[in-house]
Amino acid sequence: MPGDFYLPMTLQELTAHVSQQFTKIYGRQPRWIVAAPGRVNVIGEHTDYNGGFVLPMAIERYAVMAADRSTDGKNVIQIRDTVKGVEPTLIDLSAPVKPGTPKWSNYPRGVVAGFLARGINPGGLDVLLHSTVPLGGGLSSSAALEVCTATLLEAIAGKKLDPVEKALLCQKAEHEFAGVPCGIMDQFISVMGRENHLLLLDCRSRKPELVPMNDPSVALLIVNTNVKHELSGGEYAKRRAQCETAAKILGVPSLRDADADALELVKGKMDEVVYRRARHVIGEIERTTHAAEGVRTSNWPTVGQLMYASHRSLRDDYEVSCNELDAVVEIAESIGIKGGVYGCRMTGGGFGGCAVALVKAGAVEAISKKIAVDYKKKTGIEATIFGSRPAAGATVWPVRAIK
Ligand code: GAF
Repeated sequence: MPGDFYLPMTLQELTAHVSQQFTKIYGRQPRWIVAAPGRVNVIGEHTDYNGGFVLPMAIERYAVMAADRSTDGKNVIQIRDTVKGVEPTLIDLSAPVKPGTPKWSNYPRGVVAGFLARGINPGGLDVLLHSTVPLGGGLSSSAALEVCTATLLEAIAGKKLDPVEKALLCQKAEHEFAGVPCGIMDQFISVMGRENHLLLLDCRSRKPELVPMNDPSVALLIVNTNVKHELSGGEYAKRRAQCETAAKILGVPSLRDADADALELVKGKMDEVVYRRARHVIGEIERTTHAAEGVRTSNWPTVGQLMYASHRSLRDDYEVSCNELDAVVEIAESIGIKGGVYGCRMTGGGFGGCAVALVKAGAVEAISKKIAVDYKKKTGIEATIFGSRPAAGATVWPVRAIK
């Protein structure tokens, strides 16, 4: 694929780049290099905290950390960013680790606190962070940062956590340090992603199932509306609470345990908004398992239709879309299967961020151009469009191999 439609650098090149930057900044070579991917969710939105199914894949965009033990004898983790002007983070290990500043530091802070709580103390460190996951794009830049930190601490301790425990530790960091009551999807996929596979995750049993996605005739396009999405604003927490209210009225532990008929029976007892929230979740859980079946059988037109249905439901019932995301989906729909688009939907928490489109691989360039031009016309904003194959989850890079 020409240009930087796919990741402009391979992960190996990226880790080599961060290693060089570390040497430039800290004056010596790093001892550890780790990477954790962002994700795109193909379908199954706002279902994770309802015990439902999600179908994400890890993308070829990563948070990368290079690190070495600090040389000043202080019990402090210093994290610098390769982006100039980003305030460094100092995590003092000689006092209890608490939320602090800068704001972004709360993701690594929460993870460090989780390791300390398990008796794993990494000691003073010099760390360099470099992330290619767009910030505020709804592609889990925060989960990538958490899982990257956790992977670094595992490498330093020489001890691997159980993958489920690791994902839950990172989720807890997000709840308690960043104040976002997120579900488990983002951290799970960043830990457990597999090349050429989607992950069908049952968020109630936490059982992951790999679904092969390696048909060369299709590609996934990620369209960043460049409208920043922010989950700590309260709307996400409000949706969670509305789902809990609906489950209570239905008399079930979570909406995973309800179906459309049961919901209709109690419709009269529910606030209309709560009813629509529940209708989205119940429908979306069903769409997700159908879509996974569609991916297994390469039934792309069906998967595409389910993606459109998911978007409509998120827009009308769950009300987490925005005009710019709707514009992308409308443009995709106008291109249609004839032009190579099977389906398109907003992805992630919503309120901005990215849309994901399932397209014919041979039409990627033409579709990207058409979406870029029409989106600019409709909104006045430049979209950023890129592709990703399903990537592997968090990895530790042998430093010797990249020198
Ligand atoms: C965000 C959350 F972090 C996830 O847990 C999930 O709920 C998603 O929004 C919506 O599906 O990414």
